[in-house]
Amino acid sequence: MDATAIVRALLAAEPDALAVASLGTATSALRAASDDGPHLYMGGAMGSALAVALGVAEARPERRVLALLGDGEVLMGAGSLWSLAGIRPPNLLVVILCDGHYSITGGQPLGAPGRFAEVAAALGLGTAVVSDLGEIAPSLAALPRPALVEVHYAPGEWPGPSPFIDPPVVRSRFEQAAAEGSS
Ligand SMILES: Cc1ncc(C[n+]2csc(CCOP(=O)(O)OP(=O)(O)O)c2C)c(N)n1
Ligand SMILES: [Mg+2]
Repeated sequence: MDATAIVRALLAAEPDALAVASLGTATSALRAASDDGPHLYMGGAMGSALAVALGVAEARPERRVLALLGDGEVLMGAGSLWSLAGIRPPNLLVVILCDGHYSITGGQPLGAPGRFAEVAAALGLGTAVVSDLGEIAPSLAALPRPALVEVHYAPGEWPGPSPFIDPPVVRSRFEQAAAEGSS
């Protein structure tokens, strides 16, 4: 299973979600899986994606929000897990792409245990750990929100699209997508 296939399965399960993707594989795979959809790609702002997703979930409570994060990203912004546990947005799903590495910067090992679901469970959140494509849809269907899902996959070929896209373009496309359905 590769990252693009994982994100395709996530989007199939959450077709109307507003997605926030961290830098690295998360952005490239979301671009590939959504045919470059109007999602919020965080560019180089490592460690910020979950905090941003919490803001999107608060601003658009009637929409489902998907935070798609790399494992290195989550280590850098780990305090946001406690914000997640404190705010508990009922419309937010956090998915962590766990490849055990900082892949985009040359494949350095994470260097610390990537045990995010255990931390989230200790904080009172719904969690799942999956390593098979077929487990994704049933896991998402079974989880209350907010929830955090670790998806484990082996680092491999990079998803095609670049993770670096023009922030003002990302912003205007996402604002339009987020405004759909609002009065
Ligand atoms: C504050 C900060 N430190 C370091 C970097 C450099 N950097 C960019 S991506 C990345 C690794 C991301 O790892 P992960 O979130 O696991 O994504 P992956 O590349 O494995 O998909 C690093 C260290 C950065 N952009 N910002
Ligand atoms: Mg990684």
